[in-house]
Amino acid sequence: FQTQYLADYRPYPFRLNETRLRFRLSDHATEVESELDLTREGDGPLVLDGGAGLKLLRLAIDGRELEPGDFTREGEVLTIAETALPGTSFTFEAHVRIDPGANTTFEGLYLSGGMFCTQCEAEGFRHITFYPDRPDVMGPFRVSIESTKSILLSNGNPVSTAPGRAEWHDPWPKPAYLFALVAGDLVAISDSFTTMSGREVALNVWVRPGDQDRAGFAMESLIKSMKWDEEVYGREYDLDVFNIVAVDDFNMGAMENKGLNIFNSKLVLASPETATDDDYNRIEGVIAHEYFHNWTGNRITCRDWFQLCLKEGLTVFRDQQFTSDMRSAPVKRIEDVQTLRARQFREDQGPLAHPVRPDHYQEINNFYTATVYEKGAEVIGMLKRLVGDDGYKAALDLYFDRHDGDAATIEDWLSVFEDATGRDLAQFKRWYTDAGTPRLRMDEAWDDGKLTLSFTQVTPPTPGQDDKPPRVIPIAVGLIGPNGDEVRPTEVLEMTEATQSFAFEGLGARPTVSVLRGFSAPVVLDRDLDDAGRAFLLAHDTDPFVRWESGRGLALTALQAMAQGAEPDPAYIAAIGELAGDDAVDPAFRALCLQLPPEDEVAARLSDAGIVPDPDAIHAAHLRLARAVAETHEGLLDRLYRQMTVPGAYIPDAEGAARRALRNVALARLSLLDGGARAAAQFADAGNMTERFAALAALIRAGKAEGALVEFHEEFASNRLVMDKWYMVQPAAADPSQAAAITRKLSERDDFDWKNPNRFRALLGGLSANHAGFHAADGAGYDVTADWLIRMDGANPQIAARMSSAFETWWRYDAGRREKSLAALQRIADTPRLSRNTSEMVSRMMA
Ligand code: B3K
Ligand code: ZN
Repeated sequence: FQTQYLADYRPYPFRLNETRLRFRLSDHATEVESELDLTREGDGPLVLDGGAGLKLLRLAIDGRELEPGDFTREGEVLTIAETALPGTSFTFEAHVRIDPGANTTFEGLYLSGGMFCTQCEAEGFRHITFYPDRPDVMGPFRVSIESTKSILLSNGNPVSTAPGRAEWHDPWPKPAYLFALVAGDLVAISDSFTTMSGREVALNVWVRPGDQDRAGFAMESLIKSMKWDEEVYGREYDLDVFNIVAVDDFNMGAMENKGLNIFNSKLVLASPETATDDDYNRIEGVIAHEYFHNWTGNRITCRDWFQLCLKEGLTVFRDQQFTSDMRSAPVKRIEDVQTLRARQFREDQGPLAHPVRPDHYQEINNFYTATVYEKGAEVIGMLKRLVGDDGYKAALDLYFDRHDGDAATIEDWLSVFEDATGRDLAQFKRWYTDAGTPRLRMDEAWDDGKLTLSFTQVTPPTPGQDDKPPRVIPIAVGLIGPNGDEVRPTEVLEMTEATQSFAFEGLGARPTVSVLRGFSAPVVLDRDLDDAGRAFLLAHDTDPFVRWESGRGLALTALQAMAQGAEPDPAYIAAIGELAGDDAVDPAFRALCLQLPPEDEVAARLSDAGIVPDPDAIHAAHLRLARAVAETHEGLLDRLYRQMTVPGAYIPDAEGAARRALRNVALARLSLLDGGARAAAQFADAGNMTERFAALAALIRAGKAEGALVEFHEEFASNRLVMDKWYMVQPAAADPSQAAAITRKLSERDDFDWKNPNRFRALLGGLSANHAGFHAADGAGYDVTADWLIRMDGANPQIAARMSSAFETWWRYDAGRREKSLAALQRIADTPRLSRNTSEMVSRMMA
């Protein structure tokens, strides 16, 4: 397979003035006729992308049918000879036939539950017709659809609709990856939005008949997003209609096609009986994310796929801001840091590490990663911290002004910040070009009223990048006096050297340093702070992130020591009890503090400290620490469990969710003592899925779930999304020694519809979320995962490749586990006709 390099970028030698598409839909023989109005701007032949699945019926230039000598077709490339191209401007026509009914990759045009839909990002359009399938070739589209389905949708504004036929016009220039088409017997819930300049936009959320009553929350989220983007970024919507469609078979969360967002149904459909608070939260965030792409992604897109973070990092940053404004900002920040550490740090510290802006790839779909998305957002957060809120606003205004209609680069993005603020960002750019998570060490010296903080930064080598020059690191610091008062408010220190000191003078008594406030940079911080210091910050810091982080630090240290034989740490148990019992503190924050760090994170820390992690010992330590907390604070937990109920009908708001979260952590702890009695009662009485599902997980952990699992299955057998939860929680919450066997057994069931990406992800992702279960010493977790990845690769390479990252930490473990996971990877690598997607992932992991 070929490697693509950023350095090889060349502009396309033709301008695309308009694209006209005509679809005659049929399950196995859809005909696509295209007309592309092109103008020559550079030299060479006309090179178009087109997948092997395109049955070529006709090619023409300005109406003249091309003959065999006029073109060549090799692999996925169609080349029209220069000699066949008249003058500067001409119309290229192609007529092809495709088979959406046989498309199991869910890329291009495919069928899901009888409905036609498309997914074109990144390079799916080439499976629909011949086209310059690259993001820097943009133009307006006219689309006509003929089908027997009742609802026929595409991008832009409707031009005409008649039974069996519809025409759409999208006036905004867009690249092919933002194209979409949907044809199905769908129903909508509809509303409207009046934009800041007074234009009325029709809003529809399209679902299958019967699902309408679960689409209301998605609509509310859309309206909130539209309003927020006007208020905070001054961005207005630009078409007469905005359509969202829910689809059951979808490779990822959702897709921001212009005016026609297509969503995985699990990110649209929610009712109190079927969705948890987390589901509602995600729906609101992803609806916002896709909507925000209209400006950051669609109006301004990426020049090439290496610039993916230009739209994704920024749009994640924007959806994070949105959620902070809609819900609790501290809670959102802590959740985002948890995700970043669990997914991005893990990636950055292993063989799949790559820069936020990669400079080469084989398969671009393998680079829709936590690094591009989540670290991409962190980098923007740092920029904002460095230039301040006003600087950020000025830079963003300039960005929209200067680049509207462009396919832009990270250089363009940094230039608007430089031009708007006068700052030199040459060194800052390393956050985009250099992979790896910096280790930041802080040492303190105290001398008669003067506190000196000395920092050292080191970034370990990553694949292909041995040398890591120092980066700009914004370090937010505050000082807390001995009586718990803040003696210095937050100040952002700007570290630019490998080693650098900052002094604070005129202090009365030696303060405790609150550092990396708000997680001001995505680094691993290392400092000498004892249990007492951590407990002090957990009790007194004004910065909620550092407060939480201090509790986290106590838990991590305790777990690391326990995994090597120590007893539970009484300092942690006492401090956490104090916080949990403080009714002045937000229940959501208390719930976050009561959760233990995931076992995978404990393994990462141990490995970082040069200790080979033992998954079974970590699991045992986790259980023992949770039990010790439960035993010490049984009374308090029981009080919380009884008090944190939410009266009245279920509302998916932050306040209710906070109380339910705290109550469910209390339940999880208490279930370690009561043998699952409370969980059984909660399962029986639960008024919503949040309570129901937490009870089910607690019952599984208590070994008392047999009846509940049967009951749950009977009740929800007809609801795919709820059944995904059933498939996920069993391996995830299983005793590690059983997890692989349970996964295999579930995978043999008739309703394990493995080609459905949600179902596959639920089961296999459930197993890999069980750290000690996936890494079972006998290799059973690796084997069942490899078996299924091999099978999935033949049908849907994107899903197989993505899920293969379960193996990315193989290098951390003991020789026996390493050998078994490498054998599993080798078995995948040896599979005949392995896809480019999975082949690239496996070879990077084994390198
Ligand atoms: N842009 C899409 C992701 C496309 C993934 C292609 N493999 C969704 C999003 O980030 O909003
Ligand atoms: Zn996105």
